[in-house]
Amino acid sequence: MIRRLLSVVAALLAVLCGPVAAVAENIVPAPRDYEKRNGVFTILTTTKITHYPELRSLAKYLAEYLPLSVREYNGEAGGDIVLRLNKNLADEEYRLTVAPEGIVVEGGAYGGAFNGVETLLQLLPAKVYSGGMPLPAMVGCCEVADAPRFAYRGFMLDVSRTWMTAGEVKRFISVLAHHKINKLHLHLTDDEGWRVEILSHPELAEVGGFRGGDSPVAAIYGKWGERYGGYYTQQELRDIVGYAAQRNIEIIPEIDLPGHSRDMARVMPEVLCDYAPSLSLSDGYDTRNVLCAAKEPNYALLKDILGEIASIFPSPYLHIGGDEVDFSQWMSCPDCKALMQAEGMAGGEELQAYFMGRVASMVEELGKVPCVWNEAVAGGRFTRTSQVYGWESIAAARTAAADGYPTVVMPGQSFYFDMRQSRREDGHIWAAIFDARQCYSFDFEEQGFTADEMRNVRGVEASFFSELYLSHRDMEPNYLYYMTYPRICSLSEVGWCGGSRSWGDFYGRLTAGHYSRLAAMGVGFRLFPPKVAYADGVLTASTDDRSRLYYTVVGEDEGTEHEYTGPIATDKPQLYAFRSRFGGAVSPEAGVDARFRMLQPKVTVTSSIPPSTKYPYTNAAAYDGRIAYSGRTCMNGDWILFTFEEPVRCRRMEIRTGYVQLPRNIFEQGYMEVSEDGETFRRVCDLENGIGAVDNPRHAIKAVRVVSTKDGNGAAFVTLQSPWVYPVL
Ligand code: TNX
Repeated sequence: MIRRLLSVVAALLAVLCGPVAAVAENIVPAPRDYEKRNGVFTILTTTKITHYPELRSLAKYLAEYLPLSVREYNGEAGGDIVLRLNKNLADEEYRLTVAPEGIVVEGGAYGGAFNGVETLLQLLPAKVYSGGMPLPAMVGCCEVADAPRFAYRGFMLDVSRTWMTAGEVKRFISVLAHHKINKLHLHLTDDEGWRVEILSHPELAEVGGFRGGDSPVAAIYGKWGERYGGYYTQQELRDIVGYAAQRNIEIIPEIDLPGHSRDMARVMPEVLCDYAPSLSLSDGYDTRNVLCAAKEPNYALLKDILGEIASIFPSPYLHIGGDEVDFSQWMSCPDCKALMQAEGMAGGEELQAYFMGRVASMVEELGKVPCVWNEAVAGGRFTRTSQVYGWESIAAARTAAADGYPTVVMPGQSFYFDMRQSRREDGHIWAAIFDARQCYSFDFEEQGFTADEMRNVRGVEASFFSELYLSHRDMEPNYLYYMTYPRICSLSEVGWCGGSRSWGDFYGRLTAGHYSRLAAMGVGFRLFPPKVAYADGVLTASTDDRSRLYYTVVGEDEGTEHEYTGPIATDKPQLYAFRSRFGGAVSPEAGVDARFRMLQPKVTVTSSIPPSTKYPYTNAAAYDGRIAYSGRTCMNGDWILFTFEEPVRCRRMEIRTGYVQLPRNIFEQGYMEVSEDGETFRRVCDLENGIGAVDNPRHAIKAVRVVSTKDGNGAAFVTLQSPWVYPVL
């Protein structure tokens, strides 16, 4: 009786407070069938979660969001929130019924029921994601019948280049799970860090998990000489596996072989080919990173390693890498050459196929399916059961599928979330500059995938390679989440939705409902930049995503942010930069074009260090994105001089050694000087992270010079960008 009364009150409140259906329509990824029904179900503090025995862990998971008691199903019909299995459904398929009497979630298997629970959470107010959901809470009645398009909806996290703690990985998993992503591919090893404890060879993680300082592994990416890193114990990994499994996420471990193994080779130099490398460009470091294919002990070592990996991770898949192998190391090796001759192999590709074939057999003997990056199958010799990850291009993914390999599609230009999201933001650019919209627009048919190829497509995966993350560690919002959301929301629909998709519909759901969920989860995601217009002396800015708008003005104290409340009358629109905020989310800056224009004054670059032959200093004078390399490491007293053809008036001049992809190749300590006549120089600042800058110089600048005050920094050479010259506005 009390329940019925409360339901009536709740229904009344629902009518008064606005339509419940509007919330339901904002489900991400969109369900196949959603039908609204009349009425609501009210979740009270006394409501119980009843579950099939197989779904105990799922019931506990739901109870983390809804503070309700949990009990096992005892055959009685009805009940409050019921979680059950239905063998007539496919594993990940589910039915969700919300009726005034109760809620039923039915899945084909655990994963299906989990997917239903995730949809149920999305029917609740966003607060449910921030913990401590206030009860009673209402859920609008509906019937949902839903199933994923692809069985493989993955994400790859590179924990090698930037170390992420077990806690950080779990948190990332928790947000992936809310998007019905069901695979986490963990990139555990690479040139810059070994992140998994191997009991039979403990030095791999204990030594190779750290770089810089006194480690034999060279410092790289942001931390210079400081000892940096970490690794997961097997116990921690088992704990992560369990945490992920509760969230219907399978962890696929990757040991990247035979290339990308410099870290391993620093710990165990004997794995390398038998020849003395040239150390001329590496400050004495042996930078070789390919395991010798001819050394038998290497295969024994890999057997030990892969055996342990297989025992930690229950996934039927084990990724053994196979990308970007530098064949020249094998070509210089007498043992590899002899092996190739004996086996009648024509080149590196065939030797790679031999190596990968042997490692793949080990994986198969462990009862697992080997996974490889697309280059690995270029030389043939693989069983068709190897799962191929097509990353280099759409063509590479299609070729793998056409050749009959089960294929995971992840071309960089749509799925590498370490790529920049717009021109002026940070990130890699090698595959593309793209945002959530471009990821969303990925369409198999448009990309030419044939029906035959589609039969071999297991699904999609996006990735975050973390070379650049370390240099952005202190950023707010967190760079990892800024780079990956809402792009992962797009990925979730590419992987989930079978029918036609429309960006307009998706963007509507994101902004009307899903952004609030991300905010409640504490995710500092990226908002799309606001629109800015200038006409008749009036500057206006707008957003269509319920965010708030702020602006800064050139000339005011740096960082002074005003809330935008309406059009701004000004004859200097170029002074204004706008950005929007929503919870912890933030957009990049936007403004009239002139606000972001840079000058490109004609300049000559000279230095006390000779230039490299491949990347001469003229690159840094060209303003076309190319950078220059010095021909050797820097010494105390070395200088680089930029002399402008005409003295330059500007509001800021920046000289940058290093660049985003080689952030270590800088003048680590030094200062910057400017000159009005090209002869007498005045010291203006110390370099910070290799960068010097002068603001509002009073006179035009004829020349600017950076000077190193340190002998080398462990990097073999210094990289140099074109000057960053900000015009007077
Ligand atoms: C290519 S993806 C790589 C990685 C880099 C990434 C940067 C792949 C198999 N290799 O080693 O981190 O590009 O986007």
